[in-house]
Amino acid sequence: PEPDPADAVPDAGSSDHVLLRRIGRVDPLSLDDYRAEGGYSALREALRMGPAGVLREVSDSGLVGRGGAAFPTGRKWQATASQPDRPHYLVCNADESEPGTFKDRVIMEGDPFSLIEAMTIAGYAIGARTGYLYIRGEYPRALRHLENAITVARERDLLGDDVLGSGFSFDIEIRRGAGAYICGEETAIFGSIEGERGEPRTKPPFPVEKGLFGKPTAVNNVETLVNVLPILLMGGPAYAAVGTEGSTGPKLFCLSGGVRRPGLYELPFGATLRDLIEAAGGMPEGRSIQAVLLGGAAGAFVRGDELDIPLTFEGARAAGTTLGSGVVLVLDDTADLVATLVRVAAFFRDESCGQCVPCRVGTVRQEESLLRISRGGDAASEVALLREVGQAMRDASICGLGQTAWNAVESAVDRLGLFGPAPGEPAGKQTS
Ligand code: L3W
Ligand code: SF4
Repeated sequence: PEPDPADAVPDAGSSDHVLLRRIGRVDPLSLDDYRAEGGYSALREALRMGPAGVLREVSDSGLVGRGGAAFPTGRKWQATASQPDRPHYLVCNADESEPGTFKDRVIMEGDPFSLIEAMTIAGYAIGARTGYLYIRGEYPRALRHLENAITVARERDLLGDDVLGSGFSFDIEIRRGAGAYICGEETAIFGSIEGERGEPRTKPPFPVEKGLFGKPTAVNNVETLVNVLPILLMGGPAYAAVGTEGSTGPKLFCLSGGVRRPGLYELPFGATLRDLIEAAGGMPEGRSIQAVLLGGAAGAFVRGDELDIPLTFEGARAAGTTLGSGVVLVLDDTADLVATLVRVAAFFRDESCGQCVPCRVGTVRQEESLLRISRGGDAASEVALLREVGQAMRDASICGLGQTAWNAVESAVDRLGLFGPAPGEPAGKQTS
């Protein structure tokens, strides 16, 4: 038998869950199960309130994107809906490839109808008749469950012409990625769907104006979309009361590394890093935290004595780090940090699309430099080189990959003081 998607959710079945509440409780292939657990009541609510009503609730909710950049969803949808150019498209970014991220997979495998319902509502709000679901190729079970959900939804008048007799027509096409991280960049997805190379395009123009096939397009991450269901059911203002002012609602965190119970956790925004680690049972006896990587390979390290950082977009920003898509990787005192950095650098070197020089060359130089350090090279001169290369990548790369490729290394140098005292820190400072 296949593993259950709920296996990735240590506290599956918790009554505190909003986004994960159906994981492990419904047969992911059964529309009847989904309906018995409240499924499709948000779509009925949407059709009752009309597109303008949906846009208002989503704006009032304060929902921001969960793919890492935290852009306001209501503003993105309003901007797409208001474009005179037609047709409009919806793209669901399910190319979940950030190292350490697996939240969207659990939703798609364990509660696939929720994503199909949420995409239908999004399409209705922005005036689209077609939605593309771009899923990473390495997720065969999620693909199967989504294909089933789309087929069943079509049979039951929940997709296709005249959805639920409302006059609104909407259908979803699935496109599979082929293992390239860069195809999760929103404009690279367009190229991949259009049959071109999956390479990022310069922005502006933003997709809301000129996206898929040159038409107005809203691109949203899986987790962002499924938040729309509770928003319509509880109302935007009630949703906005959960979490903090700048980061509203519930959030999924992909916790991995040395904690007792790694897995997918759902907490309201505002919980601290310590709360999350404690929810996972803390560290095993005798182990301590050396560092925590927040936000995945594109993210930044914090020290083991910084666990009071609030897990909100604004809290992470104020602490000089990032929440990204919600990756939290805990490195215990036995972890080899330099080896981890070499691994991160190799990942970016591998995944750079090669379109622009700072990233294509910079990611190679960064890995080479870290490898020299790992073999006993002079850390001080290598750090100077890394800093120069990193700044060039950040300033002159076209897309987020190159712009963030030096984040983790920089934080290891400046925050952890990995290759000597961090600026302003006394020599000999402990990192745990
Ligand atoms: C209309 C404007 N739309 C911005 C839209 C833009 C996009 C969104 C965010 O992601 C993050 C990074 C990592 N009018 C607009 C506008 N938009 N200004 O808002 O845009 P942007 O450019 O700030 O960020 P981005 O390039 O979309 C970068 C994260 O992504 N990352 C990796 C993520 C991996 C996953 C995963 O595996 N699931 O999410 C890598 O960099 O955190 O913050 O839609 O069009 N004036
Ligand atoms: Fe490609 Fe890197 Fe340039 Fe992004 S920054 S477009 S991944 S070469």
